[in-house]
Amino acid sequence: MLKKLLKEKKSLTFIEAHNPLSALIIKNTNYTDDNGCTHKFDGIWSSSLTDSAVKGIPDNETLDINSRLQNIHEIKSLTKMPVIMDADTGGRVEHFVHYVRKMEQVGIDAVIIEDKTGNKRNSLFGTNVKQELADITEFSNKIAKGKAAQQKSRLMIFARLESLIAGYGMEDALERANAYVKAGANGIMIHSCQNTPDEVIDFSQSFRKKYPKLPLICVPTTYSATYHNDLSKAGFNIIIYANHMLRAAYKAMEHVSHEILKYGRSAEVEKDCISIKKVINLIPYTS
Ligand code: SPV
Ligand code: MG
Repeated sequence: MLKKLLKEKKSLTFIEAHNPLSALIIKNTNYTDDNGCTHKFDGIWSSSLTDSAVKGIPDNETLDINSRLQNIHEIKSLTKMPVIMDADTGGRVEHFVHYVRKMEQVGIDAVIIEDKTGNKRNSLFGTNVKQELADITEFSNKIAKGKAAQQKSRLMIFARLESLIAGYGMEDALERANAYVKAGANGIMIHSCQNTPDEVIDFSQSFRKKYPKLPLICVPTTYSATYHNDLSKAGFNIIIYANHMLRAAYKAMEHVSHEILKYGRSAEVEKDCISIKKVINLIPYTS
């Protein structure tokens, strides 16, 4: 499904879902522009950050993979949208090969693993915390072993480069991209925590000279002023809004809970909540 979509469209828009209800909202969301063209999300990002945050756990691989897969399984039972799983570092290579089988069973379309090692910290910390990169040969081996463990051809394994996050620079990112593609990665995600897209666009320009067609992915969290169309023109095939459903929901919850205490009733926040009827209608087979 994801492979087919990548062939049909120049670039896809993915957004994070941290539970089945947020996935249902994504599935039902559409926007028709002034030219009558309707826009929908192409797929769902299962984020380590938001899955962990929902459980009150730091984004450092504490949340076990089975809980992550169970969440995706529940999401998958409600929507046929493609799911890309953020599987952090993929764990130890001996474990990753088993995870790949489980991912296939759950019907995940793609998994992204990042080339970090040690205590994995969220990338948006940038160089404010210690971010250690994996040895290139070892990480390439993890990709190769993961690809070899697949029983069906559908699952794509994308390699995520953390060179720009950890301050290792562009040369390092390009060297790693080459090694990971050679090892069998089905695509590359380049991550950045700058507030402009300049470095990911620079990366894309160099990468595209060698790999004109290979899927290239970015996550414009910190360079949020950049339009999807500009990233698409710069060569990105999948653009991921990695945490916005969670951030939106919890901002609303903070506000509503505060206002109920403030007013001593809930009438003032009715306008800020979806109706019970809408909740009921969102859930399939309720009637
Ligand atoms: C996530 O959503 O968990 C990611 C993207 O890995 S980031 O938070 O930017 O590292
Ligand atoms: Mg993550």
